[in-house]
Amino acid sequence: MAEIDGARLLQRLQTLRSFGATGSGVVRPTYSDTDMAARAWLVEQMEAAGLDAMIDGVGNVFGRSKNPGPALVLGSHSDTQPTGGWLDGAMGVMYGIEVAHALRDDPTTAHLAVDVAAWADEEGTYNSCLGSRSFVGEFGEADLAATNVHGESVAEALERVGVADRPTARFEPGRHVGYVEAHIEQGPHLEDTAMRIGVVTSIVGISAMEIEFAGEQNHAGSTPMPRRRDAGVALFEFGVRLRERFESLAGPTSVWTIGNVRLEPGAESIIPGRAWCVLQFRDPDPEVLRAFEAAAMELAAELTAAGPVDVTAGLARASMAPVAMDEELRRNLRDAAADRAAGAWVEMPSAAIHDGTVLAPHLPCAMLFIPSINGVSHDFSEDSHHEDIVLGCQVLADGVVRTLTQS
Ligand code: HGY
Ligand code: MN
Ligand code: MN
Repeated sequence: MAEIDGARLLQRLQTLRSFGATGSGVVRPTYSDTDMAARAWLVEQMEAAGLDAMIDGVGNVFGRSKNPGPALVLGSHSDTQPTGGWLDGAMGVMYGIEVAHALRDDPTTAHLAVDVAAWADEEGTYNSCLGSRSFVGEFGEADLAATNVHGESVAEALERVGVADRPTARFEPGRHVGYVEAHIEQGPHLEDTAMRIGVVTSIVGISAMEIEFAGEQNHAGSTPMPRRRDAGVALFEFGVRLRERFESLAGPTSVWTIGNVRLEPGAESIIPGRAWCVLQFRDPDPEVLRAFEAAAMELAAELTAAGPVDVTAGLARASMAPVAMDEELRRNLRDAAADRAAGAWVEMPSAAIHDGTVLAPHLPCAMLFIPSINGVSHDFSEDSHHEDIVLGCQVLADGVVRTLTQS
């Protein structure tokens, strides 16, 4: 089997980390200067690994093997959350480049085709999984109109960074036989069970709802309590009552959070006339997701009927259904893990969303996890042990070789 170069992998990961490095974390939002500088660097690294690489018309960095298919697509996203970790997405991209590099340099695997992607905007600075959706032809007008928190649209951003007129990388059914993404677990399971490799069985489904509260702005001191229409009070009541409802509907791995809240005008001596929040929930069962959505809608209607604040709820964006990983790709990853990490690997679901969620309905997909220290992610303290990072890349390389030599 081709042997990866762990030192080269770690060096490249540390260099990618430097684009947007902030303390121990990374701030590299989609289409920012640091994101585009990182993408330009990724083109160089993909070329050094023997790939024909470009930044495409939606900002994906796509490196195409010179070898004819069948080809596997490897990779992940290179953009980060607003307060991101150095490995979320980045590790999968660098694994893809390292595997392509190692296979090219080994005479027994130099004929195998591995294409590599650094997807744009998995993290939803504008619209989540934008780059992988473009790859499978699901990028549309709504994506071009999607805006970041500063109000810039994707269309404006693509013009600003100078890629709007470029062609876009596309799924080639006659060439691409599958997609394999390696990622940090972003949770505590592998570390808690002293496992070093996770072979993913499925990726959870996700929905996000915008809840709006319309009350009446007024003086926080001279307005008698019985006459207030305080949108903030309604928001907090929604959050508390929602928890009671969701707990009665939840499955064993259901999760939900309200991670983004706004009170308007947001001054301590003014009763908020308007409030807004985003409620996000996830579950491997689409029926639970539907029950959660209905419960949030019902609660909004009940609060409106009770008054004094009007509450409306609706989907913030299209929900993403749970997806199963491909059995043959999983088997090859299992066999590779059993070979390189005997007794230290496990099959498990992904509680985080990944670009594989978008790609799985179009081509066979699989994912590989390595442990996250303290199970932390989407935080500057996100980290993994270097030996686990190197082991994961070798297991991926072996799984790729098994798959492509069987094709
Ligand atoms: O939220 C997620 O699951 C992904 O990390 N964006
Ligand atoms: Mn993430
Ligand atoms: Mn990610």
